[in-house]
Amino acid sequence: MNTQISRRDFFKIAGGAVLLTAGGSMLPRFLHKTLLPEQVVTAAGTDYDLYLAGTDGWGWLPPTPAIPPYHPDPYGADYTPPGVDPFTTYIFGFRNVTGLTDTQRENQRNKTQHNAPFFWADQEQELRVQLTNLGLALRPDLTDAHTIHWHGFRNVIPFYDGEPHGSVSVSVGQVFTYVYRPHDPGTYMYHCHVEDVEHVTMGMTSLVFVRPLQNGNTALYPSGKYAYNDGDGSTGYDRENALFLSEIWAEGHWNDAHIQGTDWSLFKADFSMINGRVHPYTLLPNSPINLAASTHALTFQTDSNGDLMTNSELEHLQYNPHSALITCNAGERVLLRFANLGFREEAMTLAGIKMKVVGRDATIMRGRDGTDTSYLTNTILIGAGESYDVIFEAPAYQGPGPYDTYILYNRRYTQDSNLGPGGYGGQRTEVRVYPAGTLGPQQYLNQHPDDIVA
Ligand SMILES: [Cu+2]
Repeated sequence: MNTQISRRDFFKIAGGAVLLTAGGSMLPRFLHKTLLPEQVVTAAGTDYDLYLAGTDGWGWLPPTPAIPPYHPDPYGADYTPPGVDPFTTYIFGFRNVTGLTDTQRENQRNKTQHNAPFFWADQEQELRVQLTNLGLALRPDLTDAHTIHWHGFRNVIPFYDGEPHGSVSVSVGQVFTYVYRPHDPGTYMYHCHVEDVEHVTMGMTSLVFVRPLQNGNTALYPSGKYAYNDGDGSTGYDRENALFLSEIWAEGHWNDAHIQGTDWSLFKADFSMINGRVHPYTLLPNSPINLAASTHALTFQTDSNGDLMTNSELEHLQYNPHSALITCNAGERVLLRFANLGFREEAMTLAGIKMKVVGRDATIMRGRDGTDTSYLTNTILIGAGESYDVIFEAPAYQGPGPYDTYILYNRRYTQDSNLGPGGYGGQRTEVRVYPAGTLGPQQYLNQHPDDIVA
């Protein structure tokens, strides 16, 4: 048999055939179009802007009220450092491994995070995202490939789409670089598209956005920061927060950890999260921030092993590193980038402050003839796979206290923090408005006043 496999042959065999190599060993039967062994890159290249690794791991959700036998998963304690409130939930996900050594990167097997890193691109600027697959440490029997699918990307090249029947997938140990040149500013989401019902809800998903060409123009809005190319400054903002909505069905996660099958059509979310946490943990700081490395993604500090650093007393949130708290000074404009990759429609409500919807699904709110179709509301109904860009103007500070608090919550009762004394299922956070001039300019996405930054 011819051992030289052209790309054309590769796509022919990838439909499901089995073939022999020169050594006589059998290649695995391809369920999807996966990269061939000769395309393995053992030492990672450096021709990328961002490097993500897909693997499994453990996250934390409030252990009470329990959902026996699924939550908390007792296996989590085996993977938790001594003295730390045990991890509760088996997850899949992506870690940002940009800048790690090969050894540090390999160490991140079974140390993923929920949700995956937030990343961004500038309009018309090429962004290269390299992906590797570290495998599933707890389930070596599952040799699942992973991909990155940028949901809603409009000028996609199918080769880089990540949908596994129309593009390649990244098998365990392999590396692939996705190339994007975005033309359409706004808020999107991304996720692994392999076994996607499972891989998405297990955690391989997050939010991605594109900054507009208009950025830097201080004539239309003083900050020079905009959600869209509005031409009039109407989408200008002073601070921005990414708010990613996702869900966890405890039984599905337990099944993956305990080698049980799952009928995903029975999906029933037990936890509704913002940025991978439930209230009141949404209010706590981010894990320590690596500001210098946060050029294309919000990047956390890592230790000598490449593992995520934690805040003191928050070690149980090591793999739920994202805060969802929103802070601002009175009078400032705040952009909230919402994306929902749960299964249900959410009703995110900001009590006491009107939100102006300036974009939906990465499209500015303008009619064909340019008519302004933005609108004010206190509730957005956001379906699965949808995104919303809203801007609010922080009201005057009223006091007393260091800041005024406005609740941002899901008004669907079962998705808010009402299901038990321990509080689970809490898609809820806060907007804190400080007196004008209290907070300095925002340095990075989702900045929390108590963050450790280096
Ligand atoms: Cu995957």
